[in-house]
Amino acid sequence: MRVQAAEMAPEITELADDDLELLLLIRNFELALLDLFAAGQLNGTTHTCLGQEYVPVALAPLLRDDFVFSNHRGHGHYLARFRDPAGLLAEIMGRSGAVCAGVGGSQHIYRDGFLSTGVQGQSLPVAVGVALHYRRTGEERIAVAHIGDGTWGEGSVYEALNMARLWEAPLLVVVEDNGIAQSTPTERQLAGTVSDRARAFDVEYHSIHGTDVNAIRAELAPVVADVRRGVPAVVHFHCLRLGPHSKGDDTRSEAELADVRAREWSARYARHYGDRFAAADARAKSLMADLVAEVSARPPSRWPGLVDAYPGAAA
Ligand SMILES: Cc1ncc(C[n+]2csc(CCOP(=O)(O)OP(=O)(O)O)c2C)c(N)n1
Repeated sequence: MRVQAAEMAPEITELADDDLELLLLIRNFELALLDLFAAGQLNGTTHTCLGQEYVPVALAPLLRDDFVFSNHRGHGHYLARFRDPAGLLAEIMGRSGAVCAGVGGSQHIYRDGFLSTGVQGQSLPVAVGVALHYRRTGEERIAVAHIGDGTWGEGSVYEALNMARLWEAPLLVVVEDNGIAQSTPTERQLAGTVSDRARAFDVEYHSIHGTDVNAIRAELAPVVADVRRGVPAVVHFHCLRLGPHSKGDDTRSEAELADVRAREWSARYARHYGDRFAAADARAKSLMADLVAEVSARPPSRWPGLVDAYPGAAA
């Protein structure tokens, strides 16, 4: 397998408490979901961002009233934007207080300035349209679209890059390249490189190999500022997928997984921060345990429109 360079960052800079809390909130949210699925408490599917939590955490303070387009692996994107684990958990569990009345589930969430989709590549043309609108109205806002390495197989990605460059749309494409698409290693599905593909459209390209949140922010701040001025960019994170593609469907060997576990961000942060990490992790675990108990006890969510159209849904 291609070397994912997430482990190549030489050191860890001092992380703010708030960032560490958010990283571990996302981590423990995802772990709680996998437990709930294993216990038969959830329907549908889920794709956790285990191993990739630092991407939205690093981006969060660089964004303001911007629009984030998320994908099937989007819980971390939502939590970093809204810090609302209760609303998201209720959404996924179909309980009252759900962000989208429980009809969106894990993959289809809409909230002010945030939209996720389970359809690979679907968001990019929409993001270009929103970005174009921002440019036309003179607002210095940007559209951010998260996609995986496997999503470079979708034609809509190229149509979007083409138009974004021609129209000088403030579009930031965040590629979370975890080295695998479901069960297919990236080198078996992607010919050439992401950078050449971006450059073919004269779109700015930046590669991020480390996991240090502060270093990533410092590197990306000028990139985001340029995007705001109408210079579309692709930011390519080389990350690691710690969990299964969805639930219990990891086809990687035990040796490969052990290697990923040793190299992903949390192992490095845990070593670096010791007790501080352990205490923050314990707090996030306890918060999630309380939240799971509380949300599980809520009544089912109701979508008023659905009940009007199909009175049986109220039963
Ligand atoms: C248009 C489309 N085709 C197929 C799928 C099924 N599918 C869901 S996730 C996935 C792999 C996505 O890989 P990647 O873009 O690398 O993201 P990752 O899952 O690694 O985060 C596939 C094939 C889909 N959701 N949408």
